[in-house]
Amino acid sequence: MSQEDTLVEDNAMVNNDKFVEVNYDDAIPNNVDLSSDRQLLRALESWHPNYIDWWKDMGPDGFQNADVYLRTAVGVDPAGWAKFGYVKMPNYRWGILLAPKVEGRTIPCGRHKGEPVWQEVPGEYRSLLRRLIVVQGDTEPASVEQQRFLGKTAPSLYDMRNLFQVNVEEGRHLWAMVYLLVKHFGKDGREEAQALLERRSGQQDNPRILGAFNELTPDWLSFFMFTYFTDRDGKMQLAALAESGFDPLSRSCRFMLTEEAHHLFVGETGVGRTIEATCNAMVKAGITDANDVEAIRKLGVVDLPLLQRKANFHMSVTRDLFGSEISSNGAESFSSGLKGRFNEAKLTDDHQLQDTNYTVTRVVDGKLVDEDAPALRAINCRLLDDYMADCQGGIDRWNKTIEKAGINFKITQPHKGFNRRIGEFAGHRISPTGAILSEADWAAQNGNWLPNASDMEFINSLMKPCHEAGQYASWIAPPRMGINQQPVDYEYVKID
Ligand code: BYC
Ligand code: FE
Ligand code: FE
Repeated sequence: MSQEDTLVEDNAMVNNDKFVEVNYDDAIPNNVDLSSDRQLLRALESWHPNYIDWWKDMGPDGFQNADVYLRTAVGVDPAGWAKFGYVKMPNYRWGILLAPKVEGRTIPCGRHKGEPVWQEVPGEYRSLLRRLIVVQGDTEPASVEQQRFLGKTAPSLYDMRNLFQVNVEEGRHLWAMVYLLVKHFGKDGREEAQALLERRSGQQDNPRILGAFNELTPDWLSFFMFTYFTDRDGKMQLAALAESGFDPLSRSCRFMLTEEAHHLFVGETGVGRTIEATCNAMVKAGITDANDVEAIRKLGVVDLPLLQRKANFHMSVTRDLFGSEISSNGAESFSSGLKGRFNEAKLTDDHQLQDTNYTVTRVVDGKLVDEDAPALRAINCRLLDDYMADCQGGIDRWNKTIEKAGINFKITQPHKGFNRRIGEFAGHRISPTGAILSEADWAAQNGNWLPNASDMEFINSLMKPCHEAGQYASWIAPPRMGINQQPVDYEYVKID
């Protein structure tokens, strides 16, 4: 494992794997013995050029010929799964990598708990399973589309490289889901695989499936917030799907989680380094009041209240990705054994939840109340709660940086119901502290809570490219260390 990832504890890969060779001789690198299944190979080979066309059209704009210092997965063994080297992105070896089979694995939850896991699609759950795989797959290219213009304003070559690393791996995650669709779902799987290349983030007539993936990622602060908060939805959903009774999905997701750790690292350290630059500049200028926004912005750094508003936006749209807190879809995904809870195998209840309750916050008669709901129907709510807890670690580390600088400010998570469009809180106006507001109060105040026009204008003024090796934009501190033990002034991207 590369050093960068050991800095965060997000690596959720189940470590009971023996080494499985990845075959790099095939056009499509894989550890699933692709060459022995001619029909599958043909289907993937006919999808491949369409994928490359999509990548060239919708992938990183303007850097397709640059040599980028990228890691490529060469195995699924946690001890040494990646190699690093310069690659032009369209030549990246996107492969199909499954974590090794766990012998004797049984379905961990729901009505089939304890039965052997499925190696083939269970007929009665076919459409539900296909839907889960398509929704998961759809988010991967969507994020690449959202981030495609960011290379141009990268605050350093180090950050640019990290952006492109995330992008190629999200591309690989699309391959992972397309493999499942094409191998296990016949003709309609092939159609879904094609449709995954046709939807477009933010496009009115054929948008991506989930809300957050149609929002803009217009600047680097959004990118870091996205990789911290939205890739963390990826972590939680992949962890839940890694518990799937459909074993090929479980194995795909387990390996994807290994890659995900780096995406979360990019987000956490990106925001962290932004905070560091702000605090350093404030201390140097003798400014202690975090709300002295005008003076702080003059220093060419991002004021902390603006960062809080950016965080509020990304947290709230990401919470919507968990679906309705109370959901019959959620109940059925769990009961069927297709999707578990976070850390399902480590939980000590009956894993069936027939007669248990779970507390859900709802809006009843204009008030927020905590109510018991059947645990099965509240499965989405539970994953959201686990997600919010998981978000807090990095926020605490950000706050330590602020505290150490002697500045009185804390980044916080807004109330769960703030700015929601899906689920229990949709249609209500709720402040970050959890007050239910009238439409007029919301309209008067939301510019204090979500990025406003002047914030966006200021951020835009900061987004100037810094493309010399070893140079970092004023608003972001250099990292503590480089990638794969390279120095921080390494030429991570050779722009042609
Ligand atoms: N926007 O019962 P409901 C990642 C739809 S991120 C728009 O409330 P359900 C990544 C829903 O689809 C992880 N529509 O919720 C991160 C359904 O529509 P249909 C992605 C939404 O179904 C960064 C209807 O509302 N993976 O990997 O229990 C970079 C009623 O649904 C939204 C997954 O999500 C929304 N926010 O749960 C790159 C895992 N929310 O079917 C990658 C797979 C709900 O009636 N997906 N709807 O037309 C799932 O587990 C579930 O589909 C969801 C929704 C949790 C998303
Ligand atoms: Fe992903
Ligand atoms: Fe990711």
